[in-house]
Amino acid sequence: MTKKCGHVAIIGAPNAGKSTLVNALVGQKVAIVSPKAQTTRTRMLGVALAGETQIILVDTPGIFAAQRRFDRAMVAAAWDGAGDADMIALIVDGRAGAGPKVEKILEGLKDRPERKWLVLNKVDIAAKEKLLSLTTKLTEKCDFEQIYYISAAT
Ligand SMILES: Nc1nc2c(ncn2[C@@H]2O[C@H](COP(=O)(O)OP(=O)(O)OP(=O)(O)O)[C@@H](O)[C@H]2O)c(=O)[nH]1
Ligand SMILES: [Mg+2]
Repeated sequence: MTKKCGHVAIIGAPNAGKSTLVNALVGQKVAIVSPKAQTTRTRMLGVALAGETQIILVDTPGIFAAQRRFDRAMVAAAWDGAGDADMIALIVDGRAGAGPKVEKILEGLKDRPERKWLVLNKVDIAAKEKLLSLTTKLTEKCDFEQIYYISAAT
């Protein structure tokens, strides 16, 4: 059997649930999860296994616009995580929707060469009608190969 390995960058606004998803896929708590925004401050790696395939998950800080110098380092770490990925998964909080932070990420994401997936998270607490209009809004701005609706927490 051929063994395969790929890098997946998990990006998204603060609090979208990126670390929760990485922990769920890895099956272990590798990244800190908290209700506070900007919990993840640097790039973190986790490895998930699907049969013979190794999926290296890159959890990134949820910050893409910076005022302060320390924040700028986090923005760099966030896009850096996407840098050598085979694909990028954009995680969006399905209840909070797409504010200026998500818009800013879409701007940077749309022209990137990597394969892109859209993952709408927190479907356990999001309103179903809102998820559909949110999907339309997001897919108008960026071309996604796949769209998923998930609850990383459950
Ligand atoms: N209800 C619900 N809550 C979730 C879900 N996924 C994550 N959360 C909660 O959302 C909050 C933020 O989750 P994190 O995984 O820390 O989010 P993050 O995107 O890594 O945030 P930063 O590291 O700050 O960018 C936590 O309180 C999680 O428990 C979900 O599917 N459903
Ligand atoms: Mg995090």
